[in-house]
Amino acid sequence: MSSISISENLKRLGISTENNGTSTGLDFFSSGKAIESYSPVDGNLIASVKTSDKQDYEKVVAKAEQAYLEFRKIPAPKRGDLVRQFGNKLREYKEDLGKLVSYEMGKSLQEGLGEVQEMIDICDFAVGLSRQLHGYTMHSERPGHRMYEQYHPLGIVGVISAFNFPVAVWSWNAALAWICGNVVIWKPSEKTPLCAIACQNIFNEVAKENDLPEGISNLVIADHEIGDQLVNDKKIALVSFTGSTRVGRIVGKNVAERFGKSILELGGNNAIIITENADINMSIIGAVFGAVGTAGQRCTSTRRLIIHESVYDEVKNRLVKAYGQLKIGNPLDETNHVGPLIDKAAVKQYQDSIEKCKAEGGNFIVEGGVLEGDNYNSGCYVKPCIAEVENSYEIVQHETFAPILYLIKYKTLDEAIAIQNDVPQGLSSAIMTQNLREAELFLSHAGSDCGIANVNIGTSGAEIGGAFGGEKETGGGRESGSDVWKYYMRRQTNTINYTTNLPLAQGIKFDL
Ligand code: UN1
Repeated sequence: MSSISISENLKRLGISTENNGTSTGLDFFSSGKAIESYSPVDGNLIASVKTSDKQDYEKVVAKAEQAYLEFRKIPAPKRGDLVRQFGNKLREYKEDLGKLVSYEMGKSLQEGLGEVQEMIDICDFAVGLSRQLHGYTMHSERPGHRMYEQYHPLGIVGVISAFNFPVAVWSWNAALAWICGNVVIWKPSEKTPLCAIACQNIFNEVAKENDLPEGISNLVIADHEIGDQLVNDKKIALVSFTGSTRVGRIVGKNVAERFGKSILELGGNNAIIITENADINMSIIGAVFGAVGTAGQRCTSTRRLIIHESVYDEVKNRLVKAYGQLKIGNPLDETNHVGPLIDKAAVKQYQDSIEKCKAEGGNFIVEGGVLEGDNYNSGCYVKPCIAEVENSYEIVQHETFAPILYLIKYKTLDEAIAIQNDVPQGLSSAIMTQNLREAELFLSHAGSDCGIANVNIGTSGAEIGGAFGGEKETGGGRESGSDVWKYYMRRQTNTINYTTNLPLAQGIKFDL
C-alpha cells in the first residue's frame, strides 16, 4: 500500500506529532505516560499522545467546576449560538476530520465524513432546542397559587466514548449538554485519541473567539483507571457511557451507588427480518451495508438475518454473490467497501468467534479469514463472512464487533419476532416487507422489543433527530434527538402563592 499522507490534515486540525494531550481549553494537564496511536489502515504510527494521571484529572475537574459557575449563567439561546458556531467550524473542518476518523479508526472515508455530518446535524438540532427547554405549567389545587416546572443544568457531564464512533457520539452528548448549561469532560477511547484532540481543538477556536472561560469542553486522554475515577467521582453529575455490556454493568452500578445519573449505550445484537413479502433487492443492500459497514463495528451493525423459508435460498444465494463482489482494503480509497478492524485484538476476537460458531455447528456459506499481503500490512483486514446458525447458539447470543453475519430460517412471523427478541440485547431491529399487517405487527407492543425498530431500512444509520438507544443489556439509555435533552437537566417543580393566606395542600388544617 502506498503511504498515506495525513500530515496536512493533522496540521490543519492543530495536531502535531508530539505534545498533544489532555486539554481544558488553553491549559494542558498531561503528566502521565505517552500512548501511541497507530492506524489500522496501514499500521503506521500517527502520533504519540500524552495522557493524564490522577492529579491531572483533578485539575481538569477543578477547571470544569469553575467554568460551570459562569457557563450556567449564559442564557440557553446564547449557549445555542456557541453550538451553532461550533457546527459551522465542523463544516469547515469536515474533510480534514472525516479523513482523520477514517485513518485513525479505519472506517471508510464516506462513513468518516458521514460521522462528521452527524456532528453537524446534532449541532443544528441543539441550536433549535436551546429555545425549547420547556417544562409544563399545571393548575394548583389551592386558590391563588401557580405551579410550573422548569429545567436546570446538572453541572459536569462526563462522556466516555468508544473507538467505533470516535467523534459523533461525543458530539451528541456535548451539544445537548452545553445548550442545557452543563460543562463536559470527555474521556475518549485510548484507541482514537487524535480524533478527540482534533474536536477539542476545533471547540477551542470557538471558545477563544467568544472569550469563554476554559473548562467548558474538557478532554482527558487517559487509561481505564482514570475512567474509573470519573465514574466514581461525585462531582460528575451525569456519566454517559458507550461501550461493552460488561463494562457498562460496572459503570451503571458504580454511578447508581453514588446516586449519580447515567446514560448507558451498550451492546447490540441487531436483526433484520426478511419476510416473504420483502423487496429482495432492497433487503440485500440493507443487510450487506448493515453487516459489513464500519467492518461490523457499529453497535447498530446487522448481526442476524431472520429469513422466511420461502425466500431463504434466494436471499442466501444473492448474499453469497454480493459478498463475492466486496472489495476489502484501504478505507480512504473510495472503491473499497470494507476497511480494517480497529486492531489485532479485534482480529483475534473475530477469529475466536468463527471458531466458536463452527464448534456449535454453524455452517459457513461465506468463509472468513485474515487477509495478508502488501495491501494488508496492518494485519487488521478480515473477510466478512456468513454462517447458517441456530439463534440459541451461545456465540449468536453474544455481540462480536466484526463482520460476521448469521442466517436463521423461520416459518411464521410470530416465530420470527420471537427469534428477533430472544437475545439479551435490545438496540436495533428491522423488518423488510411490503405488507402492512406484517410491518404493523412488528412495530406493535407484541413486536420488536428494541429501542429502534425500522421498516424497509437496515438496522444501522439512525438519524440524530430520534432518541438513540436500546433496552435490556443495551442499557436503557437514550442519546441525541427527541426529548433526550431532559437527561442532561434536573427538573424542578415550583409552586408560588400570590395570596395573603397560606392554605395547605390536601385540605390539611393547621392554625397557630
Ligand atoms: C454506535 O455504533 O455506537 O445508527 C453509534 C448508527 C449511527 C450511530 C451508531 N448513527 O449506525
